[in-house]
Amino acid sequence: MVEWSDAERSAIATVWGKLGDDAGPVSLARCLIVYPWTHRYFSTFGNLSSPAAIMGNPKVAAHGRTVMGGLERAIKNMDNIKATYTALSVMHSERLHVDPDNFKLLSDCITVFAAMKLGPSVFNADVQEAWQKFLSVVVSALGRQYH
Ligand code: HNI
Repeated sequence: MVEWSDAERSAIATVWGKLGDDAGPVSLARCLIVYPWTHRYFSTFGNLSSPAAIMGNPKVAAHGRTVMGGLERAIKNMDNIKATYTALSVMHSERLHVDPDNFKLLSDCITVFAAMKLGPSVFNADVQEAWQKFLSVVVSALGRQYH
């Protein structure tokens, strides 16, 4: 089981509380722009032909919010993220066939968003340590059901 210090729990809650509603849409759009091979999983999402199209795509925005809803389940189950994500991992593996390397790429885009939105005084190295640890546990849990 992953151990979280009180300081880590507090830092993660602080970041989560400050991300805001655009975190998912902006982070997923960033992932699709920076890592274009990820488009392959979103063939039903319509126009992804340019950064402007991606940032203006309502399906991308909606799915970005869905992803953050998934993260919220981890935030609410910090002591059992692996079990919380079992079904989600199975889905990404067996139905969606998402290459698990992409989980780290999207999580990095969320971290970049957080750093830019919160700024250096809030998103300092101590906070980043906790946040990156949290996302690494999420990424690991999402990859658990891959064989
Ligand atoms: Ni992901 C569906 C959460 C990374 C491609 N994804 C979901 C759903 C959640 C979710 C929640 C909805 C499940 C349901 O319908 O019950 N995805 C997450 C989280 C991460 C993540 C928390 C990592 C932080 N997903 C990724 C990545 C890709 C990805 C990196 C591809 C690059 N996810 C998908 C696709 C779907 C999806 C595709 C289905 C979308 C749809 O509506 O068809």
